[in-house]
Amino acid sequence: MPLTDLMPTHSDILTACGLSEATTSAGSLNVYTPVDGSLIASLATHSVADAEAQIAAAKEAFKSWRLVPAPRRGELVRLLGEELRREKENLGRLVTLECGKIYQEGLGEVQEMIDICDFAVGLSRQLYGLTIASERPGHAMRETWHPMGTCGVITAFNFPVAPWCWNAALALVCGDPVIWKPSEKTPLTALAVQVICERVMADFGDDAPAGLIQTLVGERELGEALTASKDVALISATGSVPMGQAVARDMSTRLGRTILELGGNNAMIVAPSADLEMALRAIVFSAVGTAGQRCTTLRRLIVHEDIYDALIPRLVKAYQGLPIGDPLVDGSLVGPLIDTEAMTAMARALEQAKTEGGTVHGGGQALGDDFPNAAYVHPSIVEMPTQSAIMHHETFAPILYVVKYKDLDEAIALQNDVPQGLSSCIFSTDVRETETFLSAAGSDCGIANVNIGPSGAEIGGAFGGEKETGGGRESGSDAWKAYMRRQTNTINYSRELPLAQGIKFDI
Ligand code: UN1
Repeated sequence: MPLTDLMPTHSDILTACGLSEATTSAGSLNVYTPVDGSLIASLATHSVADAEAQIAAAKEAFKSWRLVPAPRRGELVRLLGEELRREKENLGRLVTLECGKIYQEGLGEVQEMIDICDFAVGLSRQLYGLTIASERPGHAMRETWHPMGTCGVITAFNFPVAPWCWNAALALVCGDPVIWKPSEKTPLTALAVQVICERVMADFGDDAPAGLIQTLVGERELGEALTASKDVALISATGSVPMGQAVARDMSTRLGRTILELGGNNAMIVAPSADLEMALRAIVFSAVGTAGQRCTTLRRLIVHEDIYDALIPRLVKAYQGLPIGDPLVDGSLVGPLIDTEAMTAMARALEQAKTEGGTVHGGGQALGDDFPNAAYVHPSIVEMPTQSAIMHHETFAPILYVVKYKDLDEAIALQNDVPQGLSSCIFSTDVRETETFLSAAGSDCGIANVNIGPSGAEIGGAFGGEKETGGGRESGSDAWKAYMRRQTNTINYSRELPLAQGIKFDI
């Protein structure tokens, strides 16, 4: 029997995730799989009135959820992690079907969800405040953390499930209900996660109020309903810079809180002392993984002139051997772009790079005749004479621009001289160079790595970056604080009423 006969069909993948025919043919939002460009579902969408009803339900849920002890809230997230472990293969395959990343990366994304659940469960017993020394006798000061309110989560197509979970797992243990507005390109994975959450809430019992975890399927106006409502305390948004600017603008009119994780234009500096074998592997994974559609994708390679000729021809050769193809099939390393528009944007960027003096290796359509409606491309390496205009721009496609440098200060200046500030890295075995790169005068990004690529961050660290990347931090470290409100308490247990700063005010 040919291997393909053993592969689950598209509808098998949907039904394994609890998405029945009735759900997937209920409406007018067409969902196409980038795997072959075919229609896989037509979903019913929510209206703005539905969004308002969800916001009202979340407001009600908040009243009781904030009073559930945090470790008990952690139990809900523990159950979610357990269920995700059980569903890892099914959901990972659906991630692949819906957004086109290879199955290994689909599994990796679900693993990121599981990891952040584990992290949040531990955190649910560690939402620590402070005790602070008061300047007044018989007084105590402390800082406490309280639930914040409803958290709206807006996510992008390229990581359709993990960023929801970074936000939701933390928000839930912090006492906040969650409303999710996924990308209209990837609503099926969101619905599949919502199915899992419904099961988990039912298992958890009465402490989980209706309206605790909800999902809105549809277009932009649903996100706008979230940003418009004063009953949504916090919006965490992942996606493009224009989307983040719109969210920030709307939220600023009501001074609501935001966590923004927007574009990246991530670089690697390869220094003369670098281990080139390691660098080569890191470059290929971080530049072509997820077909160049991660916010952490390596987009700029800044190579010392002494090793340029030892590295770049090998890299070009490695690109030529990359297996491009169906992301559900074992062995493919490069799947399709999300849609043909993305392929057009890639072609346009390559044209501009050429007009700016670039030499293009690879690129253009791959497997075109097999799947006319899908967007398989050859990843590109573009040797650039200088870091010109196109290199300041994030094109969501596998294009790696390469420039030469002479000394480290110049390389760091190039690394920092773009509008975005998400992730960065250096390959070097010289501690003077690596520590300079990590110092205050080094990389200006939220993430700076040594001897690993810029993508594939673990959940334990805070994730996000500066400048046009938006400044937000999600996931590990103390990112949880953004989901809670801080309260400073001063308690007078004396029989006097001394004023701070020694002010006399006797009546
Ligand atoms: C994204 O592309 O929006 O560090 C997130 C990484 C992944 C997350 C990427 N852990 O590449």
